[in-house]
Amino acid sequence: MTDLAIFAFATLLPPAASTSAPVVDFAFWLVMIVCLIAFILVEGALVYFVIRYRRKKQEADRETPYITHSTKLEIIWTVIPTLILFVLFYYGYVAIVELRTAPQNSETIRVVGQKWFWNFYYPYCERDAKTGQEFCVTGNTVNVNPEKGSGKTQEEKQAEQFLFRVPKGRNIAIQIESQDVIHSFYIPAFRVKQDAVPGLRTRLWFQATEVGEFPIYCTEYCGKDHAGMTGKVLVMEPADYEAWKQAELAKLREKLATAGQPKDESKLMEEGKALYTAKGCNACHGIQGNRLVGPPLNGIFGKTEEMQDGSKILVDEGYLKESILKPMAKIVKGYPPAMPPQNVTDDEITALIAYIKSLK
Ligand code: HEC
Ligand SMILES: [Cu+2]
Repeated sequence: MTDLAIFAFATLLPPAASTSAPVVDFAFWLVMIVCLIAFILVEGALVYFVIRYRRKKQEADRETPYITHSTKLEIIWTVIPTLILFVLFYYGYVAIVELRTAPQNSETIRVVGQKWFWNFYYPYCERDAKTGQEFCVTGNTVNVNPEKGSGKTQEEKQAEQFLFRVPKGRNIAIQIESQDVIHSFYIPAFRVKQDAVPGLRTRLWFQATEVGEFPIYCTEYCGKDHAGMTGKVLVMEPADYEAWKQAELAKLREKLATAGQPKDESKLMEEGKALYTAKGCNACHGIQGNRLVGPPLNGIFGKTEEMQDGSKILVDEGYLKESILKPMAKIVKGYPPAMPPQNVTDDEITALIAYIKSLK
């Protein structure tokens, strides 16, 4: 019985995998236990009095004694709960200060929420010697969501690629933004949670203490696929993390070295296809004539389309580029102006356009 009770209590909380977890859990259990004791005392007294002072069958009615107050009792039941509340406040305060103050030596990673996935921008960048433009290591959670149709066969392989990676034992500060509506970034195992608000930068920090994969959730209702806005954080040993980082930087350098060089159409198409999922276009655009949040993108190239204001527009490369970079410039008739501006480079747009052209 006690084993069962301990098990039930222990599983109330998710695994604890950050340095903040003990502080938060302590505050949680303190409140929980104080409430439990208060509950038992109050309900116990209630049940006791109901039984003790019930009217017995043969008894005649008795008048209720007229009691106005008891100063002694009132002082006791004011002072004791006040003291208990001060204790709760103190431990709550300790926890909130811990959660709110990122240590000085934290490394900052940007997290941007959008319908319906999280983007990660790591501070590991390479500069293009020709243009001076900077490119940084990025990632997102698009394909971690099984409903996004990543396909069971390659799922695990692909999911690998879409993890949010962090090193164990280092202080990580997260700067949170949103591209569209309010989301909320939540990693239960780290005991951290913070709203992502459009137009505002919010933050949180953590230091992971366990290597492994832990779930990420969006915990602010944000529309149709809110429930699917999940992901995974992968905590790595610092050495593995460093190796991954170097490999990503090498990939960036390679991309920069080949940027601007003409590529053949089929290579571009392949790249565009990968970007289509990696950038989350698939969350809103079907490719088999199916209406999602946005219009299907197959077969649109070369067609004439009607816009909301009644004008007719030929879908060519210029229009596609504008639709991706400035979605609000022209709104397709029958659809909401719900597409956020996309964070894509010129090369990526060229690839995406090649892919859209290939969709019949
Ligand atoms: C949050 C949902 C959402 C995401 C994500 C999204 N779009 Fe859209 N998109 C829309 C909606 C809604 C429209 C229709 C309204 C409009 O014209 O802006 C649209 C319109 C378009 C159009 C014009 C279509 C037409 O028939 O004329 C193109 C092209 C397009 N999106 C490409 C993309 C690409 C490429 C991506 C990924 C990099 C993407 N979109 C990501 C919602 C989205
Ligand atoms: Cu969300």
